[in-house]
Amino acid sequence: MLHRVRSDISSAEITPEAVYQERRRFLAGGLTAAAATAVAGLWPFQARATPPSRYTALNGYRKAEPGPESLTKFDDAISYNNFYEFSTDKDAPALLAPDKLTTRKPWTISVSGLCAKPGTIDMADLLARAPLEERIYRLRCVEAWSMVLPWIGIPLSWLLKQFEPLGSAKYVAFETLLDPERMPGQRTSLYYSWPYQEGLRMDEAMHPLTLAAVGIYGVVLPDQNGYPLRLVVPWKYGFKSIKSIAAIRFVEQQPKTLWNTTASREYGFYANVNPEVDHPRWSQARERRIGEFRKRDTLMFNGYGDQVASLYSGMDLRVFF
Ligand SMILES: Nc1nc2c(c(=O)[nH]1)N[C@H]1C(S)=C(S)[C@@H](COP(=O)(O)O)O[C@H]1N2
Ligand SMILES: [Mo]
Repeated sequence: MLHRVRSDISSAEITPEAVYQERRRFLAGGLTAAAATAVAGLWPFQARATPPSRYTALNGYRKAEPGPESLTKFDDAISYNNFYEFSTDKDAPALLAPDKLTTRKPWTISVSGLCAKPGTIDMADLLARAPLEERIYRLRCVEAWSMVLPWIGIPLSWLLKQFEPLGSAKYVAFETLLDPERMPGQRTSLYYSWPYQEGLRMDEAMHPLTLAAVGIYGVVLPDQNGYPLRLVVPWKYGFKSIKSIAAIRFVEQQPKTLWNTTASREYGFYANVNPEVDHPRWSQARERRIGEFRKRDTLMFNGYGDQVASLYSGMDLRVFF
């Protein structure tokens, strides 16, 4: 999202390549966008809506009620990704990541810092005893595209409470695995200070909407979507939802984050979705829902304001992008 310095974000960058090329062909052929939409249902390249059987099913989780917005197709969710540890191209993580992370066993996550019971999370143990539930959330990338995804996970608060954070812990810091052998982007994209780091204020981390996700569409998270554990913070831009977590730390000061360190003018710590505060290089007023043609309005707090706006009362919404 930042590695190329230029004045605008092209629509090629926020649309799956196949859809973009297909649409260009239609438009070049003289068809209007409306006509293209009308025949969209007849396209031979329909993306798959549900996972094929090679993905590992998760069992025993509480299912979500279907919501009013249709889910993004499974194929789109696993083939149009931001995972810079593999590549800065959207379609590359799906080609480069499979088996790179899921083969790493055991996967333990260290939990340290200001807590009474520092320790580790063993993923196998967590999956055996965590009360898993499905949550359907909008995911709004800072690059102005969005998806609607059915995650499976546990409230992050449930996970963090096991380690008994102290009152002095004001923030939680998260780190992705650092392993350049498995993740080629950590060898080649030297512009970024690996590992990927993110953070939340304690009350944001403990908010009931904040999810520690282990699955998507009923299956274990594919490598490219952040196996084995990632955050999902639906009212914030997607880059806050850090993938493939290896370490968690309770801290007193606002932690460093990869994007804020890389470009503090463009990516803030809070990064709450806000259609009224533009990115310095593009508007945040509208977004393209992957799988749709027409752009739609971006919603304040990505539509979760009823539940989260009170976290920020008294703060100036314009300055804490
Ligand atoms: N470790 C890590 N986490 C990450 C990223 C990344 O590059 N590395 N990209 C972020 C961004 S910008 C977005 S939009 C989402 C994309 O999640 P998805 O590929 O599962 O849709 O992951 C976020 N988490
Ligand atoms: Mo993003």
